[in-house]
Amino acid sequence: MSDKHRKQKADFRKNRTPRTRQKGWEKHVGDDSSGLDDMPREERVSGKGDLTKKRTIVTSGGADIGIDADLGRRGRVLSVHGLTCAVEADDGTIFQCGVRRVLKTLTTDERHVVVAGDAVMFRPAQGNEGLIERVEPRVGVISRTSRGRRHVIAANVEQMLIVNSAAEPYLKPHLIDRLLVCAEQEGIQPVICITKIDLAEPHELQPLIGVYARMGYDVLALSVVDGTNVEALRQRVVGRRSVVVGQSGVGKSSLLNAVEPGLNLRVGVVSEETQKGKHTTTTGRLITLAVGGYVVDTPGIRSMELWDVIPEEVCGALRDLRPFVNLCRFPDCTHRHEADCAVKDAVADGRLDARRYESYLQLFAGD
Ligand SMILES: Nc1nc2c(ncn2[C@@H]2O[C@H](COP(=O)(O)OP(=O)(O)O)[C@@H](O)[C@H]2O)c(=O)[nH]1
Ligand SMILES: [Mg+2]
Ligand SMILES: [Zn+2]
Repeated sequence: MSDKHRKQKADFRKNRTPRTRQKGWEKHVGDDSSGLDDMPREERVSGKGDLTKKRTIVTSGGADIGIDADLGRRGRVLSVHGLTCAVEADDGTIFQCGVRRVLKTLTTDERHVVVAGDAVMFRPAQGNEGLIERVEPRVGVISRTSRGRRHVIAANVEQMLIVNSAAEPYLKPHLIDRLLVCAEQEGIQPVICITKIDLAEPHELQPLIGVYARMGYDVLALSVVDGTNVEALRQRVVGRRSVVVGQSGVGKSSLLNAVEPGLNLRVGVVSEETQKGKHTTTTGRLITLAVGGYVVDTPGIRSMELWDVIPEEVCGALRDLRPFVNLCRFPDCTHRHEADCAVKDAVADGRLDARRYESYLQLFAGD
């Protein structure tokens, strides 16, 4: 498939959905708003069929919407609030943009058509308002499942800062493992950040840090109270496109404030995002760094329900477990109850961390 074609997941049309006949459609034929050029060129049912209950639509360059000569200006989406998005233009000017209707109808299964990090073309209107005409194809997307639908949190990121606190709230290694799978599957470089180490005994963290370091992961133990490793984190975000993920309260905003003085992100408060309301937003917020690059701050993720993870593929995303899977007696071994399982043998004699194996079982079960 050429990279001009973009795969999208969409719900099957329900059998009994009434079709509403559009009135006066003839008037729009030939007019740009008809959206005829935007129709999918090709449809096929994805091989995963029953597993995902989604069909894959291959559109002819999903982003080629409205093939006008003048698509306006180039920009980057900073945040999305209800129906409007803050878009930063090339020159740093910020526009409040709506989204062209045909873009919304194309991605019916996504709660947010446009998310923080999206590269867009928009047409400026009066004042600092505008209309997003086109969304460029995304590279490096993090998403989760929210009530059975794909929920994109951030787009176009190359690095994921996985933040987990040593205390308050207590360390949750399974959440780190889950986010690592997400990063591995998207090809995003993970950096494991253990925050609030001023509240913990360093030797208690060593075994856990060792497990990840042996797998080749970059692990930083940080504290904004005494400044431990803040400079090391700054070096990792300079000039790069990052996203910061982790539960609410682990210190994500505090870390970003420490990395970029003057940022003044609100700290220690329940963000508006997590409160119930009409215009709640659960997508990220992009922060352009003075040192170059950007970081997408995300609201607290309580349980990272991974999108489109097939249990059989989880092994491939677990760096420590992966080397053993081909040594099992049965080629279709699930490493749970089978005899002569090399994975279980590795756990038994300590070559594979038992807690990581537990994470595997949880991920396999899909919880
Ligand atoms: N002791 C200690 N507290 C921290 C540290 N980082 C953040 N906190 C506190 O943890 C709470 C939550 O921080 P915040 O940055 O808002 O977390 P977020 O929800 O992940 O953005 C605040 O009360 C911070 O003051 C740290 O390194 N050490
Ligand atoms: Mg925060
Ligand atoms: Zn096995």
